[in-house]
Amino acid sequence: MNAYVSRVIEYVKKRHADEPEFVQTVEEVFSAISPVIDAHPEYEKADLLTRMVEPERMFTFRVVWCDDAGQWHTNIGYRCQFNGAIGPYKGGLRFQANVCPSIIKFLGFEQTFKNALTGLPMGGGKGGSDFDPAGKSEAEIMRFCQSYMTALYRYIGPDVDVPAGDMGVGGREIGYLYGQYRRLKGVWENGVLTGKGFTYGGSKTRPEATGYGAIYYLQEVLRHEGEDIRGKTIACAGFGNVTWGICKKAYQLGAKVVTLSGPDGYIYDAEGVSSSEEKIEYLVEMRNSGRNKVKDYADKFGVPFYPGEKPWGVKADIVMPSAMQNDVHMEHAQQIAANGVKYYIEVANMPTTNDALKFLMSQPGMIVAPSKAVNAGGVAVSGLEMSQNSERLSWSAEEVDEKLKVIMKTIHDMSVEAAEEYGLGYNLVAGANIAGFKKVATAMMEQGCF
Ligand code: 2IT
Repeated sequence: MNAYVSRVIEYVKKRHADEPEFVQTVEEVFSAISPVIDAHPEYEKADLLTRMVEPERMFTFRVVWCDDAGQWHTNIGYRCQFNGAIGPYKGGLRFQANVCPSIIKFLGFEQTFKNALTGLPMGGGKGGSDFDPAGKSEAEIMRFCQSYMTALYRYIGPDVDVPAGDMGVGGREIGYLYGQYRRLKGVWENGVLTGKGFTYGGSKTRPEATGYGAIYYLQEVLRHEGEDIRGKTIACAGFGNVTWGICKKAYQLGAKVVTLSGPDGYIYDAEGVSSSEEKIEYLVEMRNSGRNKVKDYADKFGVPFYPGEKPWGVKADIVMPSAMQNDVHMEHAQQIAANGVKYYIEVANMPTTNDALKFLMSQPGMIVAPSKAVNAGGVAVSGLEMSQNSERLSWSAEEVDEKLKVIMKTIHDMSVEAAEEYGLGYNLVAGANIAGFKKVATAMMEQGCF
């Protein structure tokens, strides 16, 4: 590894000793781009890497809200404006009890390179709160979102920073957040948030975009290997918005999603979750119920449920970890390899621990695709939503879907080229990191040393 890269990684390990997720993502990205640093000694002179691991700005704020029983609660709000070199800060808000600086920073760092890969002018940002939406009433969610936006609205805007959804933040939350933004500012600036409802500027296909994009990317990988998606079995995780989108597209293309997971365990559906629209739409019902239990699916459709287990021991052609960070550890990676899986397609942000990822990438014949490329379709359609809002127009679902397909193919092809340029062969992980990094690095260098 390049000596400067090693030094910066050591610096990050020390400086962020209490932020393991952030250290992990920096290590993954910087190890992958080491050959670029070899080829560009001017980056060390500009100390570009140390600059890149320091967010341009990151702040916390107080979010106070009242529950239905009249009890007041105080949560921490976060926004990390990580890198604005190629566009307004852009990235989701995550509402989940475990949200902390390390998680927000890792997501913001990833987002910077992911957004660069989309080819659209978006910088990297992320935010959220340690608020736990589970079991909250509609009115409590609304009051929380209003209080959150009251604290945040001065620091965002269509040309400044454009939040969206992530775990715990969907169309409903974006609606309440936007309503409060509009009330406070008294202007129609709907480009300030993406993932909005269709009646006030949301882009068609945004709800499906991350899952659809993941499948389009998978199709590019399969095409490269001379294979077809029809009839393939896919092991997925989670049952949220992203997995729902994967199932919908898999249904259209004749692929079979056989597993879902939740905090309570996983389910195995031999016929395929993607075998009927009823099953796919049930995922939405499960999510809206706030129960956060995947066992509900097993009860409803009479399929096996494995409490407390993860789905990675299941035999499938394709594994798509689509739930959350660090879902696949070394022991799971070994099971996946032992099952002869050929395609390991990351979907959630950083779903694989670094040692498990290295192990999977070293398996002969296994193809590993990185999440920052595979899940970029979500934020890409957010970028399209920003364009539509700024031009006061609205594209049809077909138009957006067509653009999404082109973007996912371009991300795949750019990654292939970037890896080949450095003599790394068909290495999608290295290629995506290098392609994203090069764009951000070039923009930062050209704009001078701030
Ligand atoms: O991780 C992600 O890319 C997102 N949560 C979506 C971000 C966005 O701005 O649409």
